[in-house]
Amino acid sequence: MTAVIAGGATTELRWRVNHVGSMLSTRARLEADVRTGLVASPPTLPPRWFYDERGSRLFDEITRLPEYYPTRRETEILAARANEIAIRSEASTLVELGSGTSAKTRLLLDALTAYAPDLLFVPLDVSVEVLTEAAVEIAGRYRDIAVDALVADFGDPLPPLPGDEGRRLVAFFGGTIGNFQTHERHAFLDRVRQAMAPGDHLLLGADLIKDPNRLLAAYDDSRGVTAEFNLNLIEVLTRELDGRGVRPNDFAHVARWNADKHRMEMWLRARCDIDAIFAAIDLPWVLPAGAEILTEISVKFDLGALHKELRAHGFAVTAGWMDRRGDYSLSLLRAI
Ligand code: AVJ
Repeated sequence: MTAVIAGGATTELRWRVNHVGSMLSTRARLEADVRTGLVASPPTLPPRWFYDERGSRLFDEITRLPEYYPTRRETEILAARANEIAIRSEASTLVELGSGTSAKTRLLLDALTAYAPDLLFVPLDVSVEVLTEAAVEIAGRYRDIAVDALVADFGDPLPPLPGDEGRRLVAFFGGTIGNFQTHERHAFLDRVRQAMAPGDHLLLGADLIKDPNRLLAAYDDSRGVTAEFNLNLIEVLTRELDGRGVRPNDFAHVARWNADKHRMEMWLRARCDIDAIFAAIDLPWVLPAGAEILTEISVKFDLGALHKELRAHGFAVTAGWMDRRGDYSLSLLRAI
């Protein structure tokens, strides 16, 4: 199902925002996630619920923290390689999964439009507000670009991708591939590859394994912004589901390196006994002091192993770049 929900089509602005796929409401999805997640062991909530307006603002602040290196490293690599990416991909369409409104997108658009001035830009995001803002901004700044924004969750089946087969570039930035568990990541890569045609390219950012002390600092910064970001999840739950008897301050932020699974984990630990209810869905929530909820995993990769995995999913590795310190990677992959 497709529904155009906003658009501007004068000679100067060419953009539209489309609803695609499932129309399951955000609320219904949150309810389902809470009902299954809170009784799982360990209790787990998917990271997508971090990103309400305040959470998105806090994440933005995280990307500028001295301890949080991934965003700066990715920007460094992209600034050095954007032209090469444009030449190698010959892209006439840029699809960005989980787009937001980043500076990285503009680096790439600058390079791509030097070769394809009438580029088609397809940002895909869960937030209509974020997409509309980005569409208006980009269409205003790049006068020959057409923007065909898609409201969708990159964790769901992907809609058919617009653009010329073989000349699409699908970008997935930020190291968000690390938010998936192994089996989820395999399913995601299959879905992405299925949505692409041979000759299309995938541009994938991935954070790399490093000294756990640097990782711990990046996920538990000295100013406590990451802690606030994590605790904001309780704020979102109580607001959306009318939570009574629970407040963000009842929890503590915990960041942990899981060496076996080479991943960072964020947990929320109950600082007292919780005896609450989500009144909107009539769901009680009882948790003893000290109990923990897993709110995010962020897998760190070995670049060789990641490339091997990508080959097994139908991609050829065109290039794999790292920043000067070897902290972070950006890979260009061709669908075969
Ligand atoms: C946006 C998912 C890439 O995993 O590093 C930042 C989110 N969590 N600090 C990450 C995040 C805590 C971020 N991603």
